Amino acid sequence: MENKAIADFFTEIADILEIQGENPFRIRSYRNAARTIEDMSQSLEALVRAGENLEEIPGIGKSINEKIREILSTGKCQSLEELRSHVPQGLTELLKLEGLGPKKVKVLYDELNVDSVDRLEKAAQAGRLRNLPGMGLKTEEKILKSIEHYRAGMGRFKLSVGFQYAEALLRHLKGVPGVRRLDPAGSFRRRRETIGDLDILAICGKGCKVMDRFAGYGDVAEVLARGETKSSVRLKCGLQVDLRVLEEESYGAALHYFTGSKAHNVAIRERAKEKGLKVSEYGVFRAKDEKRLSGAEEADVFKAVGLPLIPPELREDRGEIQAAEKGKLPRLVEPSDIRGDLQMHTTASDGKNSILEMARKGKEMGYAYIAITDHSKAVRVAGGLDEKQLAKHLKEIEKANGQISGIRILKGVEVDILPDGSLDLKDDILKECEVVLASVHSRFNMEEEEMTRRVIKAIKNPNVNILAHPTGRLILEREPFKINLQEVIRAAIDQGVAVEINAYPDRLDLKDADARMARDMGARLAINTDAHSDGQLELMKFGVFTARRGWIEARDVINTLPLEKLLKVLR
Ligand code: DGT
Ligand code: CA
Ligand code: CA
Ligand code: ZN
Repeated sequence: MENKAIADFFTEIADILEIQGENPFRIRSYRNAARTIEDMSQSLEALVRAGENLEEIPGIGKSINEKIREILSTGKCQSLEELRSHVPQGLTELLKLEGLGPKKVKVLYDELNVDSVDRLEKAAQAGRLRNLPGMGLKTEEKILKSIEHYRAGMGRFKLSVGFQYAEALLRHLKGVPGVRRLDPAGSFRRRRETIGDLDILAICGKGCKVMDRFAGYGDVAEVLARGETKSSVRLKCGLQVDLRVLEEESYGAALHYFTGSKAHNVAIRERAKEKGLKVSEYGVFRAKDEKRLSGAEEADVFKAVGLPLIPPELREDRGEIQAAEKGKLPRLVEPSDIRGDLQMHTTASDGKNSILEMARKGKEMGYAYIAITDHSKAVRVAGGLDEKQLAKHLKEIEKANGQISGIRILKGVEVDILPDGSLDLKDDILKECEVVLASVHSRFNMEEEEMTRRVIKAIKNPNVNILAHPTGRLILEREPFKINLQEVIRAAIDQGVAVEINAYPDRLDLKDADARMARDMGARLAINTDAHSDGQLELMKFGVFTARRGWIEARDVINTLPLEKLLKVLR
């Protein structure tokens, strides 16, 4: 079982306890456990199998340890079942709505008997929420918007979550004798920020038991369809997976077809038609007599229509076919182009590891540099630093620099942009930093004009190098705040400020389309993880995926530069 799936048990326990108004201390211990487990880089299941003592992990005590073992061996948690039986099922679903915490959910249930999203919608439409304690007309409007947003994202999974499940499942299937090829396709292969389901293609030898092994996989909750060439299952987390077994001669055509997107496929098929060809999931055929021409390799499809292979991330029918035709496909940035990471947090604010631990991991990633960028004081929940504390912290960074060879640790800070657009720290101390990121962490509900002015004012401070997570969105959780991105990006270009693609999988901010706009406008970008633990430095790939979907090349990204050149850009 994946860490994420285990963590979900504890999150749900905490949610229910909170709805019941239980002891906050107990609630927090479950939330901490969930967060710890989600952030861990090793698999809990593997640790248990190796006989490790989980109680040595901070945040995991005796009772959590016992529950983890129970979950791993039975797939269930008795205490959670017990808790669930005391609250209506719809209540925990309500918690998934943006802006709705356990306290409000409890009020809604106690006062109006609201126990499902549908009922909440009806109550809000009828104007019955505005008179409840702690709510008003605004709450009502907000809740209706959240419901709309929630329904649009319903059943979709963040790409990073898809990755966890896909990697484990692919490992399982690769081990089946007779499996010769295995590829994920669909939105997963195109690296969309969320996936609706997971599509897997395979080539197998005669008598291969891959369908049995697929249906029998430990994480399967339900087998939806079972056939010789196609099966579908639903995993315990709710994610649907389709597995298709294909013939060698048509594998490339199928890989192209099932990678999509649908719009891209339609455009390719049209092009084929003009050339007297027929392209389908079964291969490339001559239109007049259906004679098979090719289809074993994906490149065959592109070759048939006179194009070079288009990277999956670009296949959205947003100009990639025209660009390919003119030989103008971008040379997309690769993970190996990244030479450093310019946003991360340490124990000085809300990170889990020390400067040295982050640097060691950075070195392991093959980086030439990292920037330590803890929060500033306005972000109180994250233990942000004031001027004095930052000055001391910068000294610590300098000291750390001598201790690990081959990686430069840059002095940095993520300074908060206050509501009036001024920065949370004095210029004197910002001047001491080699990397200053500026970002918004409060008052997300401003009108567009005010927010735009706020951010542009911050960018104009000459000490700022990077505008971090520029829209504040959290995928499937929080909408971006209202801001005129075009104006902001123009200001960033004028000021020599880079715009971030935050690689943290919940953020991916800028998102693909906005990153592409920024690049087209001539902006420089920075791809940073915003890591809060050393393991999270590995999240870089998700930022690179988003950049690739935004048509971005290595030369558009400042942290692909060697150290000396980067320092020049920062100065
Ligand atoms: P998702 O699962 O919603 O995140 O998005 P996809 O793109 O993975 O879509 P999915 O799983 O429904 O289908 C996988 C691919 O199969 C899709 O990207 C393109 C191809 N495909 C599916 N249905 C059609 C269709 O009706 N026409 C064409 N041309 N292609 C299709
Ligand atoms: Ca799919
Ligand atoms: Ca599918
Ligand atoms: Zn931040």
